[in-house]
Amino acid sequence: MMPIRAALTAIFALIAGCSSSTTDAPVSTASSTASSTAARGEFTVEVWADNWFAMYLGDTLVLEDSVPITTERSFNSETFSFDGSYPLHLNFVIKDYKQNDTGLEYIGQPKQQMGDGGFIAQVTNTKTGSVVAVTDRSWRCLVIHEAPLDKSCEKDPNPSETCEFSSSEEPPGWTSADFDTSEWSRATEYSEDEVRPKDGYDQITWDDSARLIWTSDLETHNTLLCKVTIEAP
Ligand SMILES: [Ca+2]
Ligand SMILES: [Ca+2]
Repeated sequence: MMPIRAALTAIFALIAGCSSSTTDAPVSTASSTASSTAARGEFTVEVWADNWFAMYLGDTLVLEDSVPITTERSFNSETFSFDGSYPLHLNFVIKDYKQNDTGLEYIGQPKQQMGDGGFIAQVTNTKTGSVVAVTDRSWRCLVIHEAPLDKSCEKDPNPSETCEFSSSEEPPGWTSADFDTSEWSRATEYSEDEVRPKDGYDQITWDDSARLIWTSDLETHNTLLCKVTIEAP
């Protein structure tokens, strides 16, 4: 079996050799410590998500949350690294857990409720330790799953009959660098009191400028797409 570093070098060489094409091969793993080549900076990403995320560099999947979205209580942080060139186009799919399209969790149990979300991330230059990006209201996000549409169904005994939802596909080409996000909303910043971040959050030393974000409703917005472009410092 090819050593990890050799495999990564081969993948980067492949990407560098056909920069106009895309690949589904993850360019990193949560434990990757592959060194960068002189032409590429190496970046470290730290994320805490309630409940799940996937990060793409352009079209290329870098990392999916190690805990599946099908896990009801999935609170964990992830630290991983990747190589890339400025400007970095980072694209996130972010999901709050929902049992089904009602948007509820613990259905049929005493604590049947709307789950709520929350997300924070920071990107640092691995060599210098300087922060190159943090989550804040400058990020652009689109809600592609919303439920319930009327919060009053939260405690209904048959929520599938009363909790309506709206969902849409990911817009074609949304991970492209030139995709127009002017119609997407600015992320909303939330306090720790509002999100009540759980397991894993305290394992990371967050930069003072990093903010917990979501879109405008922590409870009913269940799946988000978020984009950020990181320019050279
Ligand atoms: Ca929710
Ligand atoms: Ca949640």
